[in-house]
Amino acid sequence: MEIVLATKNLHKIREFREMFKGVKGLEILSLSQFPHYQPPPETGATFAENAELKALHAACALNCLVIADDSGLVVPALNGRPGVNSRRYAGEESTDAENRKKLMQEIKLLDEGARSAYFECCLSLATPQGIKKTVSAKVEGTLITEELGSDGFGYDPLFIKLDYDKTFAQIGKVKDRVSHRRKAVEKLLPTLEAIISA
Ligand code: ITT
Repeated sequence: MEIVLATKNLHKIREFREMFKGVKGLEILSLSQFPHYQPPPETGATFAENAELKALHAACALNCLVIADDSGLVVPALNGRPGVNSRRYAGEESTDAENRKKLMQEIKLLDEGARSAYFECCLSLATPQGIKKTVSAKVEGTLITEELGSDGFGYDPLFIKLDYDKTFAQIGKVKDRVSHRRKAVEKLLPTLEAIISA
């Protein structure tokens, strides 16, 4: 069965391909195969609202089974920022490097004990008939004030997961086994497998 990952983020696509490797009967496409498709503006107030909005829009427009991901970094001591604005934290068209720079400036002003943060990933599975399932998962950790590592994307060089001593950008493929995205995929798998085998 074909499924479209409704994302333009090539890093997310790589991670999902790795995570869905073991699922039999699944052919994974992404928005790279639909260059004319325009995703909707992300107007939701939460990760879940945005994931559902992206999933349903793509499922209806492309007439297929879709998974959408809305995710980001939440820093409680910054009132939850960057949160749902993680991708555009330093400005509408900002790069990952610009977003990290802005975050580093802000966390340097915080006490070390206030640098706790978590990544959240919300996944929504939709068909043109509607949302089938939406799941969410988090991983907790701490932020550092200098970038370390070159793997991954987004805020990975600044985030050290609880019980680890390296950033997500330093642990390579290990991230794919322990991340917020992996935990969310695991929650979604039973519904996906039921659809595939129906
Ligand atoms: P799509 O909407 O096309 O999926 P996007 O990159 O715009 O791609 P989001 O709106 O969900 O996706 O924003 C996610 C941002 O949150 C992303 O650009 C990173 O800055 C951050 N982020 C999410 N997951 C991350 C991860 O695993 N590692 C590092 N940063 C992450």
